[in-house]
Amino acid sequence: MLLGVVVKAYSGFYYVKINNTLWECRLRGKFRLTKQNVLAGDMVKVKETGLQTGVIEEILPRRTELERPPVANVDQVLIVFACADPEPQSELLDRMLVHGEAAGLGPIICFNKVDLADGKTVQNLTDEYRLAGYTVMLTSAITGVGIEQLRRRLQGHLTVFAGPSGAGKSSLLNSINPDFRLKTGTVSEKIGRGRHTTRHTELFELEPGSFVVDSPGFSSLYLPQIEKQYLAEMFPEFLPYLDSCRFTGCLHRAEPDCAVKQGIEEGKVGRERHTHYLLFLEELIDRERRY
Ligand SMILES: Nc1nc2c(ncn2[C@@H]2O[C@H](COP(=O)(O)OP(=O)(O)OP(=O)(O)O)[C@@H](O)[C@H]2O)c(=O)[nH]1
Ligand SMILES: [Mg+2]
Ligand SMILES: [Zn+2]
Repeated sequence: MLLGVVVKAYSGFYYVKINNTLWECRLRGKFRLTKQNVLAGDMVKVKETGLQTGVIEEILPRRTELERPPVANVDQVLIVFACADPEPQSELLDRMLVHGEAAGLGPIICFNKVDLADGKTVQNLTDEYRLAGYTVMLTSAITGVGIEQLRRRLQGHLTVFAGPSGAGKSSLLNSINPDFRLKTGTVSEKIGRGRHTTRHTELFELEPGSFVVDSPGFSSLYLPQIEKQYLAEMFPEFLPYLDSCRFTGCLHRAEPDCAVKQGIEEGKVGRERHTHYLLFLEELIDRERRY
């Protein structure tokens, strides 16, 4: 039996990378009975049936499983936002960060299109998220700024590029490797047609052992299913304070002697991040009430 990684699924066929060649595989019938889905990123055992064709006999246990885009074994998410065109929306970014944290994926932030923004805007964005403890990358797919650093970040990982439509995810991947030839579109086209340039889920190999996945952009996002008392843990900059609030079960709203709010006063916790925390908290409470 051969071991490989599924790079894409397409109308009943699974394309599996085995020792640097692409095999066209079908699925053993038993998987249809168990309703077990084979995802891009899955490590599989393949039985050879012909010239670079085979049957998937077994799926190895997954380390992680992402729902959107549907990919197995992702170990890194690169959240791409444009510095301008479209304007970055920090609420959406914070939402995506909560998703990344909840999935345990160590999100990295990439502010793209630095060529379109003034230094002050870029500095403010960077400061806010570095203060929160995140790795922030600055790139331009047009001028090539930051592309080499980004490439290094991707080495040895399976990374998903996520973020709003028009942020430049596909463009960045093309500047990392022009052979990917991913489709890109202008921001006005995207808004006009109301749909995305990127649709299929496929793993691209950067170099042996390094894979990247492009994904379609989105403009809104529900919060993941988390209980309200755990939301604060999805904000890494809150963590040092969580044990010091006066009340156990403090939700860091208006409670007296709340250490997180002390952190805001000390300039260690960003005000806007906390405002979004409060907004998300209300959403979770509202959801609990309704279901
Ligand atoms: N000025 C500038 N434009 C960029 C940059 N990166 C991408 N663009 C442009 O932004 C537009 C959108 O880029 P895409 O790569 O299609 O964006 P995307 O994030 O893949 O969008 P979806 O696939 O719809 O989610 C295109 O017109 C790109 O040429 C950049 O760094 N600077
Ligand atoms: Mg795209
Ligand atoms: Zn508190």
